[in-house]
Amino acid sequence: MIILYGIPGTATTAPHMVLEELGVAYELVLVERDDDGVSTGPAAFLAASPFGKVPALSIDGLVLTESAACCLQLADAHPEAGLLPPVGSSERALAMRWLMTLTNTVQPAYLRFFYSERYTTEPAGVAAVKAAAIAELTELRDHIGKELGAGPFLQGDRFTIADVYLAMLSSWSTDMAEAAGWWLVPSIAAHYDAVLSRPGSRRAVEAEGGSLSTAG
Ligand SMILES: N[C@@H](CCC(=O)N[C@@H](CS)C(=O)NCC(=O)O)C(=O)O
Repeated sequence: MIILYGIPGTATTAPHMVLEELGVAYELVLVERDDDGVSTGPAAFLAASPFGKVPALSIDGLVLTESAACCLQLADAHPEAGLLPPVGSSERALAMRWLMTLTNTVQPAYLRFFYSERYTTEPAGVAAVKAAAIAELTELRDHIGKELGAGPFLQGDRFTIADVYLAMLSSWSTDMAEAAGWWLVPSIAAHYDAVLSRPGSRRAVEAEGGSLSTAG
C-alpha cells in the first residue's frame, strides 16, 4: 500500500505527479498544521517526518521523506514506466545531474525565499535574505532557460522525473514578484506546458488546485 502524506502546492506535488504518471493505487493523506504552520498530524506522518516537513511517502512499510528521494524510488520501482533512463547509462547520469541540481540548488533558494526569517538571527536582515534568494533564483532561472533550449524537456524529447521536479519548482515562482517569474522565460513556460499536457502530471496538479497552464 502506498500513502503520500502532504499538502497541496508544496514539495508534495512532485511525488504526487509521479504517482499519477505511474497510474498505481495510492492514498493522499493531508497533513494538518496549526496557525503557526507547525504540523500536528496525522500521527503516522509525524513519526515519518520528525521535523514535520512535507512530503512523506510510505510504500509497503518503507517510509521516505525528501521529495526527490520519493520520486526516485517510485520511478526505480516501476522501470516499465520509463520515467528514468536505465541505471548506468549516460542519460541516467544526466537525469540525476538535473534532479540533484533542482533539489540541491534551486529548491534551497526557494526555501530561503519562503522562510527568509530562518536564515538570519537579525530581524532587520530578513528582507536582505529574501532579496538575495530572488537574485539567485533569477540567475538559476536564466541558466536553466538557456540549457532547456528547444526542449521541450530537460533531455529533449525524453521525459523524466527531473521534468516533474522542474515543473513543480517553476510553478512556485508565481508567489514572487512578476519580474522574478520563471514562466517569463519562454523555454521554461513551454516546459511547464509540455509537462502539464501529460495526463498523469496534469491530474495531480489539477487535484491540488495548481496551474494547469502558463496561460493562466
Ligand atoms: N528537502 C525537503 C524540503 C521539505 C520542505 O521544506 N517542505 C516544506 C513545504 S515545500 C515544509 O514542509 N515546510 C514546513 C517547514 O519548514 O516548517 C524535500 O524536498 O522534501
